[in-house]
Amino acid sequence: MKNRRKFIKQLTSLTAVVGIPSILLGQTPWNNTKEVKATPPATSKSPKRALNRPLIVSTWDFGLKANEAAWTILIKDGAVLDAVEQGIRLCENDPNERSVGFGGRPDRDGHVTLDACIMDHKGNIGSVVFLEHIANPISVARAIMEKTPHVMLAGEGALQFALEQGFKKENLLVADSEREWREWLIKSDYPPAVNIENHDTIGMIAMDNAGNLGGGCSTSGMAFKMHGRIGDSPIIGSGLYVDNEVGAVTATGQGEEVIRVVGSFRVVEEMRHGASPQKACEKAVVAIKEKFVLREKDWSNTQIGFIAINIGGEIGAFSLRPGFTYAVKLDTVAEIRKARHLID
Ligand code: SD4
Repeated sequence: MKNRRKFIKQLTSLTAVVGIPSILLGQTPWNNTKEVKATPPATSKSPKRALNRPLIVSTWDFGLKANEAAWTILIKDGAVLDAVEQGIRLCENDPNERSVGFGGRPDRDGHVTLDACIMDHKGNIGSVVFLEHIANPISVARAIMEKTPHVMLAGEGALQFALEQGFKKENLLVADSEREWREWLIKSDYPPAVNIENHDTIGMIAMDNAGNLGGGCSTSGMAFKMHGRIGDSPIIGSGLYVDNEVGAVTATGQGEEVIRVVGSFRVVEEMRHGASPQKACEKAVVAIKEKFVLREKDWSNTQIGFIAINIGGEIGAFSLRPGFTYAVKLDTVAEIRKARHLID
């Protein structure tokens, strides 16, 4: 092996002198002899990993109480994924949170269908889409990740799997959500916008004492959506992405537009190439605005927001329009912050 390397090196120098095309040496411009890592190392601009400084950031105001639940795990030196799962479950179980889990708004046919995904610091992923009758899709997503050879289950099959795993089947449609749906049915305006009244996907990203990152995202999606419609939230790379060498990101808002630019992965990639979490979120929102397809219809109501953290514990958040809030928990801080936005 050593000799072969030496030989190639000699030939490569020769190429430079006599101009032998590298392709003749079995080297193409995109396949040189240097080892290329799948995840490029952090750039020199990247921060050092923060240790023993747990941090949680979640979307919207209800992120505050979700963060508290997650924090109780992180301060006991718990694993980041346990914290994320417990924090998100809290919102899923709350019937007053009307775009997540139990109590979520139904689709236009009156079915509450849930989407969620989860990702850990090792790149393990689990996702569930179009799940009915189970209040905690985040835990179903985790079970898919840990107990199946797959990364995503949908609809009936996902329900069957959840029941086999001991999840309880229940009616998730609460009276208030049913009433709102019946009111919506009178006009049946379609498509409904994902706007300030109609948001609340919980996305949570966190870092534990060991400096490991993880995240989760859970939603009942756009209220009164077409039966079967899936947004960005359960799609790894769009609604959530975690790279333990770089940072973690989650998205909220009009899923169609987030998917179009593979939003969360895009934000992570911006950070990988040296952007701060704040700058990275801003770049993704600008990219969405530029590619915005719904603009041709009516986009005045549409909201999109990203939150991001990097391995140094820096935080970023940015949205398309005003009104996006996020919750931060670290040390003695537990607060809701307003994200900066692109257009009024
Ligand atoms: C979706 N992104 O289903 C979700 C909805 C959302 O705040 O985040 N609302 O498109």
